[in-house]
Amino acid sequence: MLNLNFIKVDVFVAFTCVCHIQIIMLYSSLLKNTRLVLATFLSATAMLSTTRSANLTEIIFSPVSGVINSGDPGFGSLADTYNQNGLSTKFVSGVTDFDAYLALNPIHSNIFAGNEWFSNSGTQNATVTYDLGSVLNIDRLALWNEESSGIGRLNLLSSTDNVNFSALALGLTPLDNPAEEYPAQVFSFATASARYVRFEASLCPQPNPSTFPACAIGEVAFSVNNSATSVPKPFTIVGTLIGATVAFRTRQRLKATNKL
Ligand SMILES: [Ca+2]
Ligand SMILES: [Ca+2]
Ligand SMILES: [Ca+2]
Repeated sequence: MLNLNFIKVDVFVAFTCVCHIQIIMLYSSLLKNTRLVLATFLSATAMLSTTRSANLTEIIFSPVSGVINSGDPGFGSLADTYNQNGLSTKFVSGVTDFDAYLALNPIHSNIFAGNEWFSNSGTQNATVTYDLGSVLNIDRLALWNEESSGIGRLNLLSSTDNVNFSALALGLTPLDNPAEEYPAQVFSFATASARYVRFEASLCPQPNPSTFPACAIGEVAFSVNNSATSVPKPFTIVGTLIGATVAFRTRQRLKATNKL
């Protein structure tokens, strides 16, 4: 009589063996490439480290001065639009992280005196030019759009010499903040090397509440992206070189032994 139990055990053993062989083959295949994988991982980690450090260099900058090109002299001082007067939370220009600061949701006072600038009464347009103090790689604007009159439409132009200006962003439409303290609005544009940024404001005042016929600004600040000119730190350079060298040598060795 056929011993079914014996056959069952045999089938089980055979199945287990096949599995083990497959596992061993897979393990062996992995082992061959372990050094290559490790080397690639080292290199990739080094590159990732470089990318991360680049992403951490978005710093907030205030203009150091500004002039009113049209709509002048207006009311108040243009300096009050870049000296942080009226902001609920301050930052250190040239030091503070742009995104970390804005994540605090800093709001601007709606009180005009000492905090905001208005163009002449009866003006629907105004142009001002800010000076960042040196050529910087700017890629975003934080605008606290004054709540009473504000800016309806905004063109941004940039320059390195204060003579030749080119478009940064055209036809921006800042939010019409209600009659209370107001937050920043961030506008992004392609990274540009600029020292001077011109604001061409139009469609002023905004409808809500539109109690004073002029353009008005609460505060402006810029995000400076240093990654465009940054160099990897020494550690990341060494890490990349080690990873790349090990990967290359391992690949050559595996080729020589016909393992690749
Ligand atoms: Ca106001
Ligand atoms: Ca201000
Ligand atoms: Ca408003």
